[in-house]
Amino acid sequence: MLPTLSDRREIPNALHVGRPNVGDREVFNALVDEMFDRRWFTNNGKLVHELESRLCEFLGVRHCIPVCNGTVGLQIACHALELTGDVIVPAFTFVATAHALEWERLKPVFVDVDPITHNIDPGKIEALITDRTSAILGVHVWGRSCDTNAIAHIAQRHNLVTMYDAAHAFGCSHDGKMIGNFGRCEVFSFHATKFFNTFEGSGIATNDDALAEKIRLMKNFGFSGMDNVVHLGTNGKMPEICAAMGLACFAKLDDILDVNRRNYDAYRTGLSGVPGIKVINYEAQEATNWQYIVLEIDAGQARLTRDELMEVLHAENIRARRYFYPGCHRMEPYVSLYPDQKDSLPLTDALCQRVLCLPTGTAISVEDVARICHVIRRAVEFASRSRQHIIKT
Ligand code: T4K
Repeated sequence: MLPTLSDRREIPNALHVGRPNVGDREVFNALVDEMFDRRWFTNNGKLVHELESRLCEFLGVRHCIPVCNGTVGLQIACHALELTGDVIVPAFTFVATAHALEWERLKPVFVDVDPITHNIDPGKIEALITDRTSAILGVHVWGRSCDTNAIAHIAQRHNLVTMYDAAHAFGCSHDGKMIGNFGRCEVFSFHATKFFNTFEGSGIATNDDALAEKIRLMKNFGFSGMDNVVHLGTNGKMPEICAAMGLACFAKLDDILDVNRRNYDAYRTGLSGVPGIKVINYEAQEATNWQYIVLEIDAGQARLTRDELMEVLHAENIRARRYFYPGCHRMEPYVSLYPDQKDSLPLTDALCQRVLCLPTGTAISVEDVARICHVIRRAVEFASRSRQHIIKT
């Protein structure tokens, strides 16, 4: 039986979006053996320290505090920054961004996106600012940076905090500076599906020593020393085995990057000239991780919709994903809590209808890419022929 559209089981032999990069297995196994010998599995261990140093060096940032996952990382960051009331955030993001706010009892005020960059449109922010607004939370979607300068100016004018969800943006730069250095802090995801992964995990990057200190307390129940709890805290710690995976991924980072770049180029070539199918660009002068192969489908030109194309790909066992359909503003609890926001984002709605993510990463070969491109080309040709036929008859 063919998998259904909503099916998210592990499907044998499928080409998946988000197949993990494994890193250097020998490095990983050696680190895990040492970890077993040391019998130190979590709570600020040696490997977490080592990972933090590597992260800071790689990003050129003072702190990049490892935590258990990006969602909890966002929650801790919001809490540490003492945000209150409303936070302006795009709805074109993984639902974790909005959930982290709502979990912290902050109201996500959704702002529309720029249809070219897919990121928060700074021109739309000021109209949403009220005396309840405390912050702007930008998301560097697909690793392409938000317009951090414009956002910083707006924040300064209105005395707001800026922070970024950098879940997609590890290894990416903006204006020649690594992402991790913008806003008060930036939160990466090191989930298994990401360019750089620690199975589950995250790093909260900041150049603010006081904020870093607070985040360190908060991720460890507020402990300062053995019996001394000085702050509200949670359990946001990264275990040692996850840090070992991060170190193993560092050992292979250049190889992973090369494969992603190779696959991206193969998609660009394989899909060139297919009517209505565009692969999004990355800026040549910036560092990028090439982790996302994102198609924009112009249904008028392609003569088939994004969803029709996805059906075709799924029938071929190619598990393309329509991230971030239908947008947070149309998901629960937001649609019930804030019904007035549901119809306020026309550009987000349009984007959610035309974007499709394709498989890449080290599990995907150039032959796989060629097959995927062939399926897409044939689907568009077939749609064009059959629809011309329907019009003629
Ligand atoms: N902000 C943004 C902008 C984000 O994109 C994310 C996470 C977050 C915040 C939160 O960060 P974390 O708390 O996750 O650190 C997946 C990931 O689970 C999620 O981390 C990611 N964004 C999101 C974009 O994608 P789902 O619900 O689509 O996951 P799922 O289970 O459908 O898997 C995705 C694909 O990966 C499938 O095709 C299967 C494949 N896969 C997955 C895993 C875990 C594998 O082949 N092997 C695996 O081990 O969310």
